[in-house]
Amino acid sequence: MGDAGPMNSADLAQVGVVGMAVMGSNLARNFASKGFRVALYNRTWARTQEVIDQHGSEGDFRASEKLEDFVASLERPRRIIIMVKAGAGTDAVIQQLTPLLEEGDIIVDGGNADFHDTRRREHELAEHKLHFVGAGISGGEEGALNGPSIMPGGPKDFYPVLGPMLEKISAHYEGEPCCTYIGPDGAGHFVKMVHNGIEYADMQFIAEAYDVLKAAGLSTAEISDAFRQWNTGDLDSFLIEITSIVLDQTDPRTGQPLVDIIVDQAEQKGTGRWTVQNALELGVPVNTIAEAVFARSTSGHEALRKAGQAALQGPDRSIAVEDRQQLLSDVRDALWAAKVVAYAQGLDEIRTGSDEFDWNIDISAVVKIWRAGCIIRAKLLDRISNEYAAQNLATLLEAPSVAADLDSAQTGWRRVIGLATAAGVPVPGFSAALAYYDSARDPRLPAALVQGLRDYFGAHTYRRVDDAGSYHIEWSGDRSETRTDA
Ligand code: NBP
Repeated sequence: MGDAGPMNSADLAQVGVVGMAVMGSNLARNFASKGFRVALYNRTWARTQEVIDQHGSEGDFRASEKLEDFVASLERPRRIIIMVKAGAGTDAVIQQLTPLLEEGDIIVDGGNADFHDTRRREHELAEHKLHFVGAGISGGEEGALNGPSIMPGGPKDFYPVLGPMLEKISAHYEGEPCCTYIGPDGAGHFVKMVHNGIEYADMQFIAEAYDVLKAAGLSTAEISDAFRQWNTGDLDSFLIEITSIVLDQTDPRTGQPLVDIIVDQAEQKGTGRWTVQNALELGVPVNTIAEAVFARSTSGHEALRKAGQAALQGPDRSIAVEDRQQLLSDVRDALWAAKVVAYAQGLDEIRTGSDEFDWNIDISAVVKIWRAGCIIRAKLLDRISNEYAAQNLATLLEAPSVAADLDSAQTGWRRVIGLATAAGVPVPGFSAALAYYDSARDPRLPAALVQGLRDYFGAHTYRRVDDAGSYHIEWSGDRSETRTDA
């Protein structure tokens, strides 16, 4: 297309949003509320029309029915944010946009993309001299409207052109924007993926805490009160806050707690699974996140549950409580400790991914932009960010203040797992977190025996504690040892 007119003209929009479903329209309204002129486009015009009808008076919107008109309505370099269904939808929009754009224009994918797709798209668009930015956006519909946490990744030179606008619409924590440049190509979407993985684990721990207290005979209202109380302390976080709200909700039809009416099968859209798949590829143990994904799969495995309920025996889920205050304190400790372990695992995955793909991600900065706007926002993140800024940590667990608090929490944490296990209440998240904690601090793991077995059946060799090199035993011969790397 030709010259779109004078750059930075007040006639032209400063940013454009493609996709007028809930996320895109809310993001567009957020831009408008901060004083930006916003171009709008959606594949189906009726949806754009609806947004304009309902919210047109909120700001300076320029809606286009045709993509060509949308592109022409933007100042250059064009800043276009795609908020459509991730995958084929994003590719379709990019394909239609590419021939209409000019060198230096910026396309942002704000959807929940697989970071491998982001790497591919950035590579392809670089050939057209277009900047492609994969931006993780967290906070759901409310965040998109009032301030999400934004994790943009891509070629660094886009950031001065777009970053300040994204920072303006992002959530703020004590005056600091929850948006920062994450790193090249897929870095932003990778970090958003891991954010979602941690979110899965966090919700699983909350569900387990609820289940243990329920098994101990607390009413839903009492459990809600416990979460409300915890939200005033070190566990202060969005998810803990909304747990008490959800538990307080009564079913409009029956008057019972809504949670008792909801079908006990948790669904998933895929980012938790991706977090685990990529952790497996990278060799990073994220067992709490994996257990959270599997717990959802187990809940939805109807055949397994039906057969299990018919065939399997065990304790009846009742936890006898001698000291209710002690139990509440123990469950709080288990929740806190497990949550820290999930953060440690997610951040380990980010560090490893960053090394693998040469992203040079600043973990302290990532944690900082999670302090507000996003679903895992929590008071604890301020402390974690400071710990990473102060020292080069191999794991969050070794940070002095964290290690000390995990030590204080572990007695209660262990007690909760013991009580739950004895009563037949499954706590896969709490148990996985504790197994990770104990494995990390164990001076001698049974992996030695695993190596011995591997050498026996596959001549996979082993290393010795007292000498360099690789060794093999002639298991089917004279049982002598040979050095294999000499
Ligand atoms: P959806 O994920 O429900 O997608 C609907 C939008 O995609 C509509 O605008 C639709 O246009 C458009 N679209 C589709 Br479907 N296929 C298309 C195609 N081939 N070409 C052009 N447009 C197409 O919207 P959403 O819930 O607003 O989410 C948008 C993105 O944000 C997704 O990637 C999502 O994963 C991510 N996200 C969502 C949330 C959340 O809380 N919902 C949170 C964080 C991130 P149409 O009107 O013409 O059908």
